[in-house]
Amino acid sequence: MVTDRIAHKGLKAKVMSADDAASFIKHGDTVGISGFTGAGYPKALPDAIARRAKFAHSSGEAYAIDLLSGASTAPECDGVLAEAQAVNYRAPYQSDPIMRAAINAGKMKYQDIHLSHLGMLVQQKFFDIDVAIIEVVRITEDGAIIPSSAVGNNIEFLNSAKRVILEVNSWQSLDLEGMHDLWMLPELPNRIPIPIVNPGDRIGESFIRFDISKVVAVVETDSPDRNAPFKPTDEISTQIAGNFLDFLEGEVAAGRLAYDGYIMQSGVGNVPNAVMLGLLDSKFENIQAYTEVIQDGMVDLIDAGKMTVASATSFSLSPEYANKMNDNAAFYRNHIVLRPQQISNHPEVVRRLGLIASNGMIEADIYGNINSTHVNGTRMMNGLGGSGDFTRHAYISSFISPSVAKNGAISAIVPFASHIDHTEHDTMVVVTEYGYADLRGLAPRDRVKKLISIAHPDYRPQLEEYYERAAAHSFQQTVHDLTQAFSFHTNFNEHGTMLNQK
Ligand code: 0RQ
Repeated sequence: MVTDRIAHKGLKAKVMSADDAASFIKHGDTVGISGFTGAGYPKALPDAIARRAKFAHSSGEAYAIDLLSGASTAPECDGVLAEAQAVNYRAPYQSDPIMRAAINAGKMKYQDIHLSHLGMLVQQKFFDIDVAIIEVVRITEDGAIIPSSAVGNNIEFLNSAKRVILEVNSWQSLDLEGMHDLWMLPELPNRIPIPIVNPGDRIGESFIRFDISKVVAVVETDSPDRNAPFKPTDEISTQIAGNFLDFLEGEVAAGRLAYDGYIMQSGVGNVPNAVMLGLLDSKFENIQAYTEVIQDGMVDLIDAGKMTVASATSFSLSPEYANKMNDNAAFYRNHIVLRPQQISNHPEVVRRLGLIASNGMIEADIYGNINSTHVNGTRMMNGLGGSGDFTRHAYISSFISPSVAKNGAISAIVPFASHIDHTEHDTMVVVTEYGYADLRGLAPRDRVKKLISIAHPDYRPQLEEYYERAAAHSFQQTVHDLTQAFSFHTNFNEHGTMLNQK
């Protein structure tokens, strides 16, 4: 069946099966795909590539690709490819359990890159893209494409690729057309200031035009995005959300924030979603978002008239909310702008808009260095995603997390972070269920007190003891005892808990 979503005659003639299209992807190719946090990724080609890889491996041939995307995808993309051992190198972000296991077992390479940087590296020809596989809503009569539920690095991949495969997904709403704002910075030395002064400003086109003579295949699909449901809000995340709102109220009282001046950036996850639920009943009005993904909580805020506009590069919605988005995209496109990730996450715009960033973390150390990515310093969880793009340049940067993980066996506040994604210089506020540590303007030793005060009570004596013992022998600016700095982590490795053994 050739749908009426392909209006261009020449491209209609290129419709073929996913298996036939996969024959254009060779061993060793660098492949740039659409997709970001479970939205807008190709639905048919990954499985076909995985089959190709398995077939090659079964006859003793090598087959693996280098895979670039916007961000994480889904089990039917990253998952099937990792399972088939079809990926040699992956960047800039992933969160799939099978791929994570392959990375941590050393079976494939992974580079965790700031999300605003990858497109730039492609434009610099650091990555040589052989094939771009891009999911679209429709192809216009003159060969322009309308991206689907994620924009990511589509433009950079389409412009750089030698060959292009388009997936036309009829599950995606045609009313997404008009939600995108597609604009790229002119290349050096002709760069200009990005003309965005409000999160909802539109500066580009609603379609992408590229050299369609590079299109080798068009594949039709009718499949939903991944759309994982959020965990129900629990007591801990509600307390963290309450503490974050207290912090915001304090900013209003201090005259640094107005009830109708809050521009948010929010990481993905259950705690950020709980924060958005808390905002529904708050005094904050006309909230805006300049962030990278649209989550359920933002849709609720839009529905309640609390949020006027949200700028992002993709959706990360539960199945229920994805259906709601599909049914009502014509309404939501008045309140949502989807941009290329170089623009949604651009430090220049982030600093200009004055947004308040909040992201999850694995652990913070007693000075505010943040580990977002590596459990016990070596095991990759997901990646830093856009947290660096926003944290470094935010008006106020915050990290929010439960004080413990794994039923109390792991403390989120440790003497020394076992991997550092965000330095103490970039961390302004850390929030747990025990309160918030406002680190702004504080010398290191005063930061220590604040951070220990929001650690779990079971770990506070152990943190204080570490600091006091270290202080007896250390230089006093940033106190540490390097022989004990990772004692929490070595405890965990040896005893399955970070608690000291009696
Ligand atoms: O594992 O589900 O198996 O129990 O991590 O933890 O508390 O539900 O919190 O969903 O916000 O995830 C840092 C991973 C937190 C995330 C991280 C385990 C914990 C649980 C999830 P289980 P929670 P969240 C923009 C911003 C980097 C990317 C980023 C993340 C699971 O926020 O990936 O910021 N951030 N992007 O048990 C061992 C620890 C742990 C731990 C938590 N110290 N040790 N396990 N967990 N802390 C979005 C994008 O860029 C796309």
